[in-house]
Amino acid sequence: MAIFVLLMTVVLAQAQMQSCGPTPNANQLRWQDMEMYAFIHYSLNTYTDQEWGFGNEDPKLFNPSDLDCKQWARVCKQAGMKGIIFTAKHHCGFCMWPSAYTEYSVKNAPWKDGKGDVVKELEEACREEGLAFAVYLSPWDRNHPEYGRQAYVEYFRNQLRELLTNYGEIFEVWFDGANGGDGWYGGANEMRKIDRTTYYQWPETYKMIRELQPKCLIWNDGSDRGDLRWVGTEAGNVGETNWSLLYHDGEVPYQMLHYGVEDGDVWCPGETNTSIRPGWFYHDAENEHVKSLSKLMDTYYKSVGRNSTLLLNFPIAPNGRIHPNDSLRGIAFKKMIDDVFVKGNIVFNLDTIDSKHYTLSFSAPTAINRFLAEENIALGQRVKKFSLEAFVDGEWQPLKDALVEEGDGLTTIGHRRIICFPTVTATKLRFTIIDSKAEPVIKKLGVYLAPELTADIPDSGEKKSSALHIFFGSPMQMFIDWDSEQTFSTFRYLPPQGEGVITHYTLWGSTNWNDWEKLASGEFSNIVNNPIWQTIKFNPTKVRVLRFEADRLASGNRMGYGDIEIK
Ligand code: FUL
Repeated sequence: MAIFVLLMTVVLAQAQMQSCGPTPNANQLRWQDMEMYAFIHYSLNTYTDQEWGFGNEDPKLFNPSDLDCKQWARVCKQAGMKGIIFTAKHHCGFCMWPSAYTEYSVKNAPWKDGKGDVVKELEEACREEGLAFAVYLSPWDRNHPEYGRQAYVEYFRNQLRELLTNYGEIFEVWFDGANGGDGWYGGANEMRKIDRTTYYQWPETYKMIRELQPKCLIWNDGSDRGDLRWVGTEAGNVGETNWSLLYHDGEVPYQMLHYGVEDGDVWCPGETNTSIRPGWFYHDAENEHVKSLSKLMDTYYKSVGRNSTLLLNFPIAPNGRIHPNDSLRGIAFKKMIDDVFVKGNIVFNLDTIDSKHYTLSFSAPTAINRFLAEENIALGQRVKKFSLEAFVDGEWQPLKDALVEEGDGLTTIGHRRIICFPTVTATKLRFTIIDSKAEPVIKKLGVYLAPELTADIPDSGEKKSSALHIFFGSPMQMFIDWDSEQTFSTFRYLPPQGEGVITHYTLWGSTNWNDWEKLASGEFSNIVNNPIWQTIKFNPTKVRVLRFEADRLASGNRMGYGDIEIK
């Protein structure tokens, strides 16, 4: 039986102290307190079953029967989200608001006879629910004829100005760095390379943002340092060691994105972004793959519980609403967080020797498996290393972070650190700060008993390729054959880890090895940042052999695969 007792917050140190190193500004502090907010991905992709549109998709496809931004806001609120960041324009260039600068927008869609504005409707719905509102404006635009030239940079800024002037207070702008090069570009249909460090002329754009929206945070995974950083993965986790610091200049490789930089000279905290489903946009095929509650809790521990925020994506289904599988899971997620961390707070007595030594004692042996600590980050991030021990059956037992594979994981704290450990029945818990940049300023400590994490629902059952006869015709060509004719309509590809990830493919089928029918060709969008199962659908076709060709690889010179499934 869990012991649920009263909340006890311990404020141990006060703000009279000197700050240490870089500190967050008021916007960054406010942002950190939001803890969880939602992403919403919705665009023409929703109607073409794609993750990245090419830029030539027909605006006529945008005609939702039941678009209801109030439902999105309600669901997000109930899922514990404090705000919504909306894909006002994704890479395909289609604008979800009637921009004055392009025809490629909702104004040429049948929805509301071209009089609709999704950005406005969502902004109003957010205000009604008391949620903050923000926009994702893709710098890469596969529709615009001038993309790659100066005129496009002006266009991009004009669009941003519209969004920052007509939709009230915007808490964050999200500038995605993704750029696959090719696109429709007004019919040119070609590759366009840009220099991501100079092309967009960010300093100029940042100036405009600061003037128009002084409270807005800039997220930029492109080049110039924004106010927030990406954590280097879309899988929903940041490093257990997570400094909210970066260097002011220079490239930011994965290690820095994921762990921050201990001796960084600017405050640039990590925002952990992930989707509640495998993809960012809605796909029917993913309805049974909404993340389990256990996976969402794991994500919470590895984001909010690691000095980060959680930006959790809810895709919109073609009817214009969040699918019930996603909303129910989101709401259950929030309930579990509340049950554990609000209602389930365990009362303890605190004995503090100094700012580094704390003993938490319980009135009786108590089952516990979560420990929480917070630093007062307004004074800078300080703690580098700590230890945690439980007093069980008259002995001190060292604890470690069970979600970490190497080491004990007891390193940084920051805004909030949650340590998950196997359940112990203890009478005391000892928390000792072993190393810190300056005198630690601990703001809060907590102890809880949470449901154990279970294994995640597998995305696609057993390993499929083991049952297939696969061989390579060349480094860029794979054959799969059967003893007799089979009818298939789906080919699924799980990319390998490392080199050889296919970004563009062609799939052929044959019944005799001589005459080949092209079944499909295309792009695996966003496969590098989000290396999930990719699904190719084609008309049901009888084949004896399939030929899968890599037209382009993300890196390396030999196609690879993690798994393959054919149905
Ligand atoms: C990525 C984009 O390419 C995806 O489509 C998605 O928008 C995600 C949040 O960021 O890099």
